[in-house]
Amino acid sequence: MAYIPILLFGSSILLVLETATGIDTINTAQYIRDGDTITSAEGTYVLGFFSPGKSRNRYLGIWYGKISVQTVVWVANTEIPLNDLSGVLRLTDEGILVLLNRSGSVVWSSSTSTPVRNPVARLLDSGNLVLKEKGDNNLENTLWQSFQHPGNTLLPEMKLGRNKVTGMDWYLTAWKSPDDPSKGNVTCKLVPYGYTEILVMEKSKVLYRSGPWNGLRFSGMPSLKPNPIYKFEFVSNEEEVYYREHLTNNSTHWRVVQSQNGDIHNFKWIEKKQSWLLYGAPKTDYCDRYALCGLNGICNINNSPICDCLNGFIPNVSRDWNMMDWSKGCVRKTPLNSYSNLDIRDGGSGCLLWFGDLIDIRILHENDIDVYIRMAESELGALERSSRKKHMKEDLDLPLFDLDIVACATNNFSADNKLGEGGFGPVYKGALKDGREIAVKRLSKNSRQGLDEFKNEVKHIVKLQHRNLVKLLGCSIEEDEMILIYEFCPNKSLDFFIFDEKHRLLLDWPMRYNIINGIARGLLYLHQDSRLRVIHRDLKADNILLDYELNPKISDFGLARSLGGNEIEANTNKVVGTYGYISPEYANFGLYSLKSDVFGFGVLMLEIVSGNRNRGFRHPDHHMNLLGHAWRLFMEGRPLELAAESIAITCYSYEVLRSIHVALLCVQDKPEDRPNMSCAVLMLGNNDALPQPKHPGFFTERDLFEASYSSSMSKPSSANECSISVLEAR
Ligand SMILES: *[C@@H]1O[C@H](CO)[C@@H](O)[C@H](O)[C@H]1NC(C)=O
Ligand SMILES: *[C@@H]1O[C@H](CO)[C@@H](O)[C@H](O)[C@H]1NC(C)=O
Ligand SMILES: *[C@@H]1O[C@H](CO)[C@@H](O)[C@H](O)[C@H]1NC(C)=O
Ligand SMILES: *[C@@H]1O[C@H](CO)[C@@H](O)[C@H](O)[C@H]1NC(C)=O
Ligand SMILES: *[C@@H]1O[C@H](CO)[C@@H](O)[C@H](O)[C@H]1NC(C)=O
Ligand SMILES: *[C@@H]1O[C@H](CO)[C@@H](O)[C@H](O)[C@H]1NC(C)=O
Ligand SMILES: *[C@@H]1O[C@H](CO)[C@@H](O)[C@H](O)[C@H]1NC(C)=O
Ligand SMILES: CC(=O)N[C@H]1CO[C@H](CO)[C@@H](O)[C@@H]1O
Repeated sequence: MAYIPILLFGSSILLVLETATGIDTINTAQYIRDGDTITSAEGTYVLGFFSPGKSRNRYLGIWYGKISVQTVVWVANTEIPLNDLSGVLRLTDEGILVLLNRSGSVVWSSSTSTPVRNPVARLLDSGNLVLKEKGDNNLENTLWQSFQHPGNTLLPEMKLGRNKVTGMDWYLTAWKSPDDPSKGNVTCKLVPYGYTEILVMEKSKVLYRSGPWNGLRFSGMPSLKPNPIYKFEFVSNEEEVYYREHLTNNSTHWRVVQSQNGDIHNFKWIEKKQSWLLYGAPKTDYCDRYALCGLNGICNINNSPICDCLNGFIPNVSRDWNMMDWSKGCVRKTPLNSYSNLDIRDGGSGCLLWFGDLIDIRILHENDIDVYIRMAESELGALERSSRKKHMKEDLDLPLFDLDIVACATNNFSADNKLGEGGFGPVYKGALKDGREIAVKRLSKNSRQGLDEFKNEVKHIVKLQHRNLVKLLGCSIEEDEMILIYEFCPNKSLDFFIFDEKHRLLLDWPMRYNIINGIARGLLYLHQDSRLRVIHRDLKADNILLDYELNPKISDFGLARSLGGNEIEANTNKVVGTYGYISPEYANFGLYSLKSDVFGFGVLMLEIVSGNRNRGFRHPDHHMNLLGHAWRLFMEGRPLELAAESIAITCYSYEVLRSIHVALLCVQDKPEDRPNMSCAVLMLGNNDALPQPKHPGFFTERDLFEASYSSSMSKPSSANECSISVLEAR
């Protein structure tokens, strides 16, 4: 250890001090010159002089001792740099650390108000430089510590917050630049009163906030999660309120740094790469901009525009709001006669209450918190509907139509525009202002079952796209109304043509064959090619719509089910569907599978060929239904007798025969005997020999009658229609 006399200009005394180097403490008889360092006991941190970035100025600072890249975590003389290598740090008898320049002037000093007998300054392995009475290792009794004077870095064990007794704040201040550690214009503070939260400020303007501490985390910071690297704590008592992190393993190096633009970055040292990794930096986006949507506005980064009013609130100045100037916020649609409040719940600490206007609300897509807002009673009904609307919107990404526009397009849902009844309510024809024709399905009011079907329809159809499936254009969910808007199919539905004595003449065989093939392709898509693997469950002539060119479009997905990846069948206690099209295994055992749709497709084909409904089919010679009749004709070698008289079968007998044959394969009693849709499409399209069909399921009316099922919801059951409902309790 060297003893070097140094001359302190500006003070009249000449002192002889020892250099403190290597060791972790300095006492009043020691000093540190530029070039000397002291190191914490385990070598984790080093105190000494350095020049940041490209700067040639010298600063006293603390950096990591075991890291190859010099990384400074604390700086003493941030505001007054030294411009040469003559800086000296020493500890006075009063227990004050002073940094002197060449002329012996104090450019930086620690402070203390407590008298002290034998002071020492010690650099701890946490990176904290503490001034204390020699021998007293209680951190509580320190005279001064660097951890209470943070710069831009929050180290583990360091507190971000306030000492309520002394009024001292511990907060981060960004550097001006990487070359200049003097105080920049952004800070990161913990608000010590009210609902404690962390604010990033530019001078007095709030840039970002963390959301209040809710007992588990800061509610607006989903990125703050339990993790293997550090634990965090939030302490609020009479003396102190602070946020602090502790390392799980003190061998790791971890720091939180506020950058010049205000962003808070977490860094972890990666030994292998010998570099700092930006670790789980809290992602900020446009919605994080403080109060972007004004009072009572709510920000959703996935919406466009991103600002919305809270439910029950409307834009304060709608002209500005529509121009995307949201700063004036939103006001209540119906004023409250007393105070307003809101509370937030979470797994954390019960609830928080707010009074008055709400500001800076955003939607996060994880760690949901319920927000309850006190509303005028008159608003409540409307709110429930609008939250239903929000829900659908958020889930489905479906274009929303204004109710006024839909009403206008349908002549206010006039009877003249009514096309018929769909699965869950009336269907109207409409025309938009741009001339586009639409079909509008309106959910019957107060229909609980209808609501489920409505949702089911949307859920399935919104994700499906095929030229043989009807296309959903959007929805309208307002006031009491829930409405779906589809492409319009001008040629009505298949039943309109094939079962009507006059209309059936309009459909020649090539048209019918085109329809059969279109339905087959649509079904193949549903069963196999779509992402969802959908079973339609209510395939019937009424649900096959026809477009301008008489192309078939499968519609009405109110009863559809999607299967999981490898699932091919499922079970239900409630049998739904339509009389005449339901497969035996489904009617009898509630077992539905892709093969139930294949059965329905077979029935449809026979209906298209014969022009007769399976349901209610009568024949003078026997008591079989259409399926039995077709099978009988087939077995007797005269299948073409099934074809409707209107079809000029002679020209197309091969296609007609093929269709009947495939149809009979599809309606076989046992699901495993029926082809799947890819097979059915193939069989319709090629000339390969086909297997002999086994007897169909439900080939007499009695079979059908004995089966238990509930009729389709689309047709209100009338007395002479067979509709036995067997709904088992769950
Ligand atoms: C030392 O610091 C004092 C006070 O900041 C200043 O007036 C003086 O010029 C400095 N001396 C040198 C040599 O930098
Ligand atoms: C890590 O170091 C701090 C301060 O030096 C100490 O308080 C803490 O107990 C240590 N944690 C572990 C897990 O060793
Ligand atoms: C802490 O980290 C060091 C270095 O990665 C490792 O060797 C040690 O096993 C760790 N200790 C614990 C308790 O996980
Ligand atoms: C802070 O000051 C710098 C220049 O010193 C400026 O570029 C920046 O826009 C200011 N504000 C923020 C938030 O960075
Ligand atoms: C509504 O706008 C006016 C200015 O047009 C403003 O004074 C008032 O504070 C705004 N109300 C809210 C709730 O933001
Ligand atoms: C539409 O019908 C509703 C209810 O029948 C009625 O209240 C409303 O005034 C009508 N609107 C128009 C524009 O005809
Ligand atoms: C359809 O059936 C054929 C013949 O049984 C079979 O080879 C094919 O794998 C089936 N396709 C699907 C998607 O199940
Ligand atoms: C067979 C039939 O009725 N076709 C009609 C389908 O729709 C278009 C457009 O409305 C009509 O022009 C066709 O006559």
